[in-house]
Amino acid sequence: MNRAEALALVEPHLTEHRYIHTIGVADTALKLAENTDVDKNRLELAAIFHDYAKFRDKQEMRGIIMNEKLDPDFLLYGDELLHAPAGSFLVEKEIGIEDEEILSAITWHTTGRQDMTMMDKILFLADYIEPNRSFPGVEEVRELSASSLDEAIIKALANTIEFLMKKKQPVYPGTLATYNQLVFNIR
Ligand code: DGI
Ligand code: FE
Ligand code: FE
Ligand code: FE
Repeated sequence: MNRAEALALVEPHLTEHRYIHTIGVADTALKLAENTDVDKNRLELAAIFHDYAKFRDKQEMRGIIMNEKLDPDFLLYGDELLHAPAGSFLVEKEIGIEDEEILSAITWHTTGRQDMTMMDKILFLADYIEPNRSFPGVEEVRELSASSLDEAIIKALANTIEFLMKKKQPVYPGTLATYNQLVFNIR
């Protein structure tokens, strides 16, 4: 599947705003992948489909997470988490992508996970820093991403954890575990 075919398949599932974000994520991911051995076509597909389920019915997504025995914590820490694991399942079922690396990157693009692959890391960061994003702290993460993906992800996770705590929202335990692992590894 090439870029144009993938974009045509995802577009009907997204708003215009989310479609523009998706193109930004794909372009940013390809830039971050320069000088890495990550497969560019597969990375691009992961990026194009990463928010495939963003507008799906929440009960449908909860049903998928339960039926497929995905991490039950995805059900407990905020509805924003549902679209990543449910999207991975739906991209496999409806689009026919069976590549485990692509499906992993989609599953973990919101929270990160321990032992992230290079593709997981690049998609996570591209989602955070793509050019249409403009929240506080994004510029610092963009700058860090030029020198260290891990340092950039640590900062992005710290920003997200702070943002959730300021609003007294729960933090998905896997997000904290990802943050801790990267901080330990970087010392
Ligand atoms: O789907 P996008 O908007 O492109 O970006 P995303 O998939 O990274 O989702 C961002 C949302 O997810 C934002 O509202 C914060 C929320 N989020 C990210 N990490 C966590 C989280 N929510 C909870 N409860 N816990 C987390 O660890
Ligand atoms: Fe997302
Ligand atoms: Fe994100
Ligand atoms: Fe996104």
